[in-house]
Amino acid sequence: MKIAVLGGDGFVGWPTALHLSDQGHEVHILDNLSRRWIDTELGVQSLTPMDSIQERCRIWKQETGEQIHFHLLDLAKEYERLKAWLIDHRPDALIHFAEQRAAPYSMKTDRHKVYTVTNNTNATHNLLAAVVESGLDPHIVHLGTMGVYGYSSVGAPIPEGYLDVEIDTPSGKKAQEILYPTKPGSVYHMTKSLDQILFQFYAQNDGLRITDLHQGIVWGTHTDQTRRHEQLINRFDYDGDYGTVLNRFLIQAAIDYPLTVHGTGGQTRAFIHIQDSVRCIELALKDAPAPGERVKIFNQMTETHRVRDLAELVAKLTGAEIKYLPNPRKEAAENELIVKNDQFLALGLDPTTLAEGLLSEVVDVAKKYAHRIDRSRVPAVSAWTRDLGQRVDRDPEGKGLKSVS
Ligand code: USQ
Repeated sequence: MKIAVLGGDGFVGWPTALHLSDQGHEVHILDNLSRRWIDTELGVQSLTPMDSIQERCRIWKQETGEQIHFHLLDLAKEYERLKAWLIDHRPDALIHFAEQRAAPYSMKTDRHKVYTVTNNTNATHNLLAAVVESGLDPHIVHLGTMGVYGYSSVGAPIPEGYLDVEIDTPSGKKAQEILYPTKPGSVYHMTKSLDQILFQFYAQNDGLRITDLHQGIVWGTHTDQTRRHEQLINRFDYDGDYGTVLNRFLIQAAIDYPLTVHGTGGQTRAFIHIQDSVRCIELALKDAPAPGERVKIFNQMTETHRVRDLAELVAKLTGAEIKYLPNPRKEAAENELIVKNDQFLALGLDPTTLAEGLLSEVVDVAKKYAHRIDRSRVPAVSAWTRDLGQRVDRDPEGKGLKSVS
């Protein structure tokens, strides 16, 4: 297949592009390199040294003989170029990662909220409108998030996107299937909830074939392909905005920094290893909906864990100290989470669960590049409200912090 990976320079986009190229697909990366610009804005860098996208593609060609094509394009701002690109290249599938993906970044200031909504919503809508206008019929696979469901403890397993409900009508109860009600916990998660409505409309109105992957928190760093050459290495975020919880705990352990648990650590979340993430995308690509079918929604996760249990696991493995900090986020202090992921299991996903070996691998990567870490960028300082921001005034090592919100 000819596959366009939109946002193919990012944390999941890059290993996905390599994985698909390795399987013999013709891969085109479309990216505006915004993630690299945000690093510059925040004054942080990936823990792992990351080459330019052109250099990464050159090394892949040298190692495998396969060409990954790179196109510098801003989906959210360059609608006409996007449309022309689609008509010119006629891809069979489009994988859409091209959105700002960090909840803390999206809550930093009003400017970051505006940027996240403008960028993410326009990117998705431009893509859908351009596909319709092009007259093509590519399978669109979108990286969504488990966070659209919220993390409520209703007790029932979270279904894969849709909920069967009964509605009282004058002639009795009527069964209906609805999108699971969204309850986003950040501006970022809210944009993914908006995306769902855009997809529903374009599938129903124009018969677009769309799959939405509701992904959990990705952990790990290497995949089979990124391991092949040091210059193919994936990016690895450790900072308070882009670092995600388990990877953060692992690098914190590697540099002898206290593990930063927000609140009681009673938050339960869904997780998936990066290797499974790229595998799920491959499986989803092979299982496209038919034109006119509803949007296909998969829960892309393999296990759930409570944040404090993860901290205890990492502490046991490494001897790290755990610090319970005031939570900068507005979220339930404790929640249960049961999630259905039957569809990927039925398609043959063999889940990679938290194994000590894989956890240690991340610690080893972090130790190797520890000299690139700026400890002052480790604390999470982006608070969800002004009031919460007042409480985030010390880092885990006792130094004063300036809150951003
Ligand atoms: N947390 C800590 N300590 C930390 C960092 C986070 O206790 O140092 C807590 C947070 O308060 C939160 C939980 O860990 O309760 C998860 O935070 P996270 O930063 O790992 O994940 P999140 O902000 O939800 O976002 C990440 C990705 C996002 C993806 C989402 C999947 O950045 O792109 O959509 O995970 S999910 O969480 O399932 O919605």
